[in-house]
Amino acid sequence: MLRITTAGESHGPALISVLEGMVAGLPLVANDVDVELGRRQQGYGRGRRMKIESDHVEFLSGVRGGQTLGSPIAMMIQNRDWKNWQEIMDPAPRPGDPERKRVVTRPRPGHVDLSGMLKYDRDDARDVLERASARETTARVAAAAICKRFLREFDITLGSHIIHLGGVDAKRSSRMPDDINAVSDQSQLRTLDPDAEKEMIERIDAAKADGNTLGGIAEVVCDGVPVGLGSHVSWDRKLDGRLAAALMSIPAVKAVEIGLGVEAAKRKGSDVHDEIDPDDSNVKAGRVRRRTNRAGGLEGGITNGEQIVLHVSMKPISTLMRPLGTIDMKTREPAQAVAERSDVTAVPAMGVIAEAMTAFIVAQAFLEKFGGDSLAETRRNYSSYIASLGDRKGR
Ligand code: EPS
Repeated sequence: MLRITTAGESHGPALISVLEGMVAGLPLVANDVDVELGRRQQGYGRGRRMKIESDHVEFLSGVRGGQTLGSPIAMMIQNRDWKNWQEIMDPAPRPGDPERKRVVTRPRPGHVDLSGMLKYDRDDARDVLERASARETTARVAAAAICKRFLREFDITLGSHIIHLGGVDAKRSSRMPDDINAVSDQSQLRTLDPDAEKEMIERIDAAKADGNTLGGIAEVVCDGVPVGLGSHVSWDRKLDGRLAAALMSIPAVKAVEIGLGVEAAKRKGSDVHDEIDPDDSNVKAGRVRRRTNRAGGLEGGITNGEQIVLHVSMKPISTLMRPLGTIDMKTREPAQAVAERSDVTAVPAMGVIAEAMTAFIVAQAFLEKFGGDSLAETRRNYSSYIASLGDRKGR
């Protein structure tokens, strides 16, 4: 089973990412990971922290001579900001400790601060928020970069772009670029609509001036997936459910849609389901093609060979510079929430993280179906399945 484990606090010394279950023999260099880490750091509307960090991965295990070994791949990404937080984040006990600096006792509405303080019995919400920080997603993107590298061996590619930010919809062009990221990564907001981008930037500037924050929606597209990943037989093997769970685990994500999503509930069946034609050239899909792709590539929890299309919605960040009302947990008196340094919006980064989580779940389902301890073995198993789809006669 392909698994990702992450560790690390936002202002601790480093983030740790462990990817377990990746095959041996996958060509891999640090730059494969760094490129994805760099993409996650982009985006207009981020705070000063992104000027401090310049994320770079160090392989601690599982890679030798530019190839994976099949053993757990442990990675470290240093937090450059750590040097400014050493005293505050020091793991050593400090007997006769004077007042700790930057204690947080005024939890932010919408943040995990308060529930975390109560559940973990902490007086300082920093003990909770340091781990809840979206900085953790760096480690996920690192592990998922290896999943993406693996999927590329099978011509499975992923892209993402922002379709909504702060009340502004991006217009869809009738023809999507073949390489979505080649275009979206050029945009400060990772959107394909330059007019919408201008308006979104104005909204971000206005929100910043107002001490406010903005949410938005990313579209993730996964291309080249064969029919047959996931399964209909048990609830926890359904790939739509697994994708939704993975995407909902991204900080501040509140909704996930597959294909038409919510819109499907409002239409008649004839305007929702995708009619099927024979197409001998489309072997990966079982020599058929759908006339439309409203299902977003998944039917009954199994990939159907069409593009996987996902929409991921993020609420506005809960750290407001013009803080909302809360209570001070020390005095239980009404107070204004803490106003920690943060971003006005992180929706462009969320799109990259959503792409990463999708890559991980697709790679996991791919390895479940095709198995193999080495890339060559997985490739043999995969080729034999594709050949059987190609050979399939009418019966
Ligand atoms: C975050 C707050 C900000 C963001 C951070 C997530 O950091 P800081 O508190 O240091 O200003 O910049 O995101 C990252 C560091 C990152 O790498 O994405 C939060 O509270 O979630």
